[in-house]
Amino acid sequence: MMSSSNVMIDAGKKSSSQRTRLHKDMFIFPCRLRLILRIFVIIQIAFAIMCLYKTTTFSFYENDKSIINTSGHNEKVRNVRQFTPTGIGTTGTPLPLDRTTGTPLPLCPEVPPGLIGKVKIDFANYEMVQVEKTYPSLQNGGRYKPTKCTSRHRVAIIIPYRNRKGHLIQLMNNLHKILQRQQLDYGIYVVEVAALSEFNRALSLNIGFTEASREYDYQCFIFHDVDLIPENDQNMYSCPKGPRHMSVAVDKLKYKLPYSTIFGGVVAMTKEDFQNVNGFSNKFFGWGGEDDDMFKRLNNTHLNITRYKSKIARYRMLSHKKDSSVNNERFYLLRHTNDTWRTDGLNSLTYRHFKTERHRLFTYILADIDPSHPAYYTDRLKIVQESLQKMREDFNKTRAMESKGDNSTRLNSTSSEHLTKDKKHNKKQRI
Ligand code: UD2
Ligand code: MN
Repeated sequence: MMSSSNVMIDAGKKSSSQRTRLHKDMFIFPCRLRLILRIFVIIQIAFAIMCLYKTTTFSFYENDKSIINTSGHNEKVRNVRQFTPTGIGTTGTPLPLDRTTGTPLPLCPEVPPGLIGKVKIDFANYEMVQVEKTYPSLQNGGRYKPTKCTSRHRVAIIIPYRNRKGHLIQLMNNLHKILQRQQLDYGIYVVEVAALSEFNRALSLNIGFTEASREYDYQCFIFHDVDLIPENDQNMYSCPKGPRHMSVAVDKLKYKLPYSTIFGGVVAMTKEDFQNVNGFSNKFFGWGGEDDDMFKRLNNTHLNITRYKSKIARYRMLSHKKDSSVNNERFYLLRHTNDTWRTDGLNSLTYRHFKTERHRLFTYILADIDPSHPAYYTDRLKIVQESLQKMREDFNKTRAMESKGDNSTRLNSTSSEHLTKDKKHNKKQRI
């Protein structure tokens, strides 16, 4: 039995413990809130530091040398499989309006009236700012469209780039004039993949295609080496029909096609054709092979290439050393294009987009990749196994031929008739 005073004491105890709990509850909540607030502020500071770090790591003008170490960034990996084109200019977009009258601009003439044919190339070495001043009509990011008519062609020029600033300035100085005379609605994209991996021209072009398509509904893509300057403005930077090899006659190649299936230098492809062949291969690191791989893709999809006459499709190549090391895997990769092109290309492209800088003369895109990702990885062991297998086959073939030869001589030596026949045959062959 409990006495009444005990009950009262218990009640008092209870209420005081209840009170402390209440007290605690009242304080825990604001404490948690404060903690949450603190975490939030820390996250914000961390984010600000990251942004600051990101903007200071690389800028086109700050450093012409490509980045050595870009790891540690937390940029979202872009996977082209999730890519859906957005932007203006899609079918049904109204024609641009005349600024003064507000009426839609008529289509530009089919043959641009201002073309002059052979152009005088300016090879002088300028600073980028000097060239920028000569193009006041450009919108930021190297974008342009005619002001008096609606262009017939929406064109993205994609330039694979690493450490060739001098070439880029010269190309910009000469190319914009031509593109504007051709009355194109165009944008120039300079694409660099950070120097964590060997230079990969085709990969840069795939990234350029993807990023440019995100921005605007380009119909036509010109994949353009940075060191090729067009000599004739009738060499239209547009995609009327099928893939076109544009750099037919290059001074360094004695103005002759080195081989008929060449598809490097400057090429034009419609968006649909490029998507149909799954873009370029992503696996060609170093110099060579990626252009031939594209030719095989076109063959596989029954797309025939066209070429303008060499009088028009002419280029000067700016002098350079061979910067990237020759890709020794290219023959192996090319042997397998027919099996791999469906899975190696735009649909396997995965990269980190670091930044897009809008300069007056071009849009600069910096990205990087993980070279050990399956999209980029080539199984070296397979290459070795395949070449060993080939050597073995060659060896067996020559041995078989030798032994056949031995047998035939042994047989022949038994028959004088055969011997005379053989001698006659040999004589014929020599003649
Ligand atoms: C030929 C092809 C080129 C490509 C290459 C093999 C022609 C006229 N050109 O060019 O299209 O197929 O063989 O890969 O057929 N680049 C850089 N930095 C580098 C290395 C390359 O920016 O360190 C870019 C640049 O845009 C350059 C292009 O890649 O113009 C091709 O490389 P190249 O000029 O060294 O090779 P080249 O002239 O043998
Ligand atoms: Mn070159």
